[in-house]
Amino acid sequence: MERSGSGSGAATLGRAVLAGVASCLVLASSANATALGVISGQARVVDGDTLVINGERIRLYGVDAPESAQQCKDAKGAPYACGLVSKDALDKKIGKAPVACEVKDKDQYGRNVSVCRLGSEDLNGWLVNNGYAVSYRQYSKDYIPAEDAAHAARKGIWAGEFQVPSEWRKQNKRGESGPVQPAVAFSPNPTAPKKAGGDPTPNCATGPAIKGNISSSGEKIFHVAGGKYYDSVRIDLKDGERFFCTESEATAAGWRKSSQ
Ligand SMILES: *[C@@H]1O[C@H](CO)[C@@H](O)[C@H](O)[C@H]1NC(C)=O
Ligand SMILES: CC(=O)N[C@H]1CO[C@H](CO)[C@@H](O)[C@@H]1O
Repeated sequence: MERSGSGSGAATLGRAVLAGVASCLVLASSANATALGVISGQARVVDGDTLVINGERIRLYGVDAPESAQQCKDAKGAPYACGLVSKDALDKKIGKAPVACEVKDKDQYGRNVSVCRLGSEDLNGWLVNNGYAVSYRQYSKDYIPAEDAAHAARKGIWAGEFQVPSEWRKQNKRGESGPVQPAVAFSPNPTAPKKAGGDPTPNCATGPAIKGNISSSGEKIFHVAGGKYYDSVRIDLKDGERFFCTESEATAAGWRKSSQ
């Protein structure tokens, strides 16, 4: 369902379809939507809407950037890797400067959802203003005016054709960072009793969750059920370790499969 920069009917439809899935997540997480603190420091850019600061994975609030594997079409109709363009733009924008992220919420993958600033500049707004991300309307209205301005000025992805990232993820059967049906992926209750193996394990429709461990030397290795270390590996979400539902998600996120 591709669309040109000038038509937004498809976008609206895509959003409406996903809103049903999203609404229960929003409800589930609104209980802890109060100020959760600020994470600041040097940032590593994972993609156009995800940063890591001090090992903490941060999802930018209210915005949605094309996925790393996503292709868009430029003004001449030529395909390009719009997800990587967004990532690189954010990377260049931030450089080595410290970023301060005000945590607004927690998402279903355990990431801190934040408004991140470079000095006094709102980076989330900067991304949308320049057409590197769209406003994630089902979660926030904050960046709709910025999106309208970018659209009118044909900035970034608005210069050509693109699929709304949430719609792209749905069609390509992948979550931005997890399963397609995130509603059951994580216990939304952060105070839920922990299992012996670490944080609450998601229920994947595909079978037992894959454990994405980060070794003491920083190597990202995932373990599947039945593997030698599967039962003993502990996943600490706060250290950037995480669960996956499929091997391809784990690989796409930069993890490699344990050889044992
Ligand atoms: C998992 O990561 C921890 C460090 O967080 C490390 O000590 C442990 O050896 C890793 N486990 C495996 C099986 O790689
Ligand atoms: C500042 C803040 O709220 N940080 C939280 C980010 O997420 C981790 C776990 O996923 C929490 O432990 C932090 O408190």
